[in-house]
Amino acid sequence: MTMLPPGSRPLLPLLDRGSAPPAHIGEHAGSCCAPAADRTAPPDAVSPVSRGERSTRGQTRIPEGTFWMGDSHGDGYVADGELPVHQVRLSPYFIDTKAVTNAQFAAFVKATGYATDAERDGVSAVFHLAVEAAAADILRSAAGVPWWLAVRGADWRHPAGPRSSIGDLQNHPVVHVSWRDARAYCRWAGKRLPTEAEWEHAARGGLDRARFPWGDELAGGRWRCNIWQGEFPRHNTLDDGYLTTAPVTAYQPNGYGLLNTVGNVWEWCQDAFRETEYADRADQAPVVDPVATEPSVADDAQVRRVMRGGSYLCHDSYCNRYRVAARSSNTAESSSGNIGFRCANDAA
Ligand SMILES: [Ca+2]
Ligand SMILES: [Ca+2]
Ligand SMILES: [Cu+2]
Repeated sequence: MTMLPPGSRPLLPLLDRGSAPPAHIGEHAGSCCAPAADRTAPPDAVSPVSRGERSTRGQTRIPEGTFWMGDSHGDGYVADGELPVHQVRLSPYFIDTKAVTNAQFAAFVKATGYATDAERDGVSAVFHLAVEAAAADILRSAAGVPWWLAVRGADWRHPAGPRSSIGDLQNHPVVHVSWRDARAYCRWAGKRLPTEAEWEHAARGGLDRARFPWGDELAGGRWRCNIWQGEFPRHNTLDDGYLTTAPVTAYQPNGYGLLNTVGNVWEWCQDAFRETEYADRADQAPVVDPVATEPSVADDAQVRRVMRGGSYLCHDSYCNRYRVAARSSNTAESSSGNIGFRCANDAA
């Protein structure tokens, strides 16, 4: 195993589809519960989707405001770039109070015929205790991260594999959607992805520099988000009620009415991911409506995009990215059973 500095954990499973490993595997400091795909489908094969009329349905308006962005508690992994804490001013915007559900994504697919990256590639990553698939469809696990399995036929309609369905999961967050899939949904819905700054500001719910959307303490007797309890990755005591996804309405909303920002599923943001993003802009005080500079080939499936909030696999002993300041990323084509998204919009 590669030697990594403390706090950097080689937790990125590689879904090896026969080609060379992407260069970031092993060098990127542990995107914990987020496996990276190395897909075979060409980037230009994303189904074209026409833009829907602007809609703020299901969204709440966040007023203009200034907040301290970043990790004020010294909790973060250095390589995630949660520092320095810096002041950010945001124009008013709208953001979904809940993650996009399976029912909503089904309406999108029905209207457009859209096929996700996972469907076109025929495989996606499923957490080992959740798999519902024939042995022949469980293709492989990854060295160092055996809890992620590449499962043939795992996609948004079959979140645990071919033998699963979303029949009972209509109100759960859609998963196995790539950044590109999330963008297509937003376009159809007359929305857009939130910027990373918008996501963090909204997740803070009006609290100043708190660790979580509700304050600094993880749980006072009752769980307030869906993460992992027990011994990762074998034994989950299910104290919070869920092994994998919880309904998007589970637990209490934050001060802005947002639900499940931390825990449950990772949420894609608009920005390209750069570890040095905060350091590079921190001398502007405050920085106004920040968004990472788009890479020159912005539609490149290999561009790493920001994910926020952590997932049902996060656990203090292994990956504490269930904090509002925590950052992670994955390539724009990647999908797994713990990555979803919510939408935003400009204020009109
Ligand atoms: Ca849980
Ligand atoms: Ca979340
Ligand atoms: Cu995590």
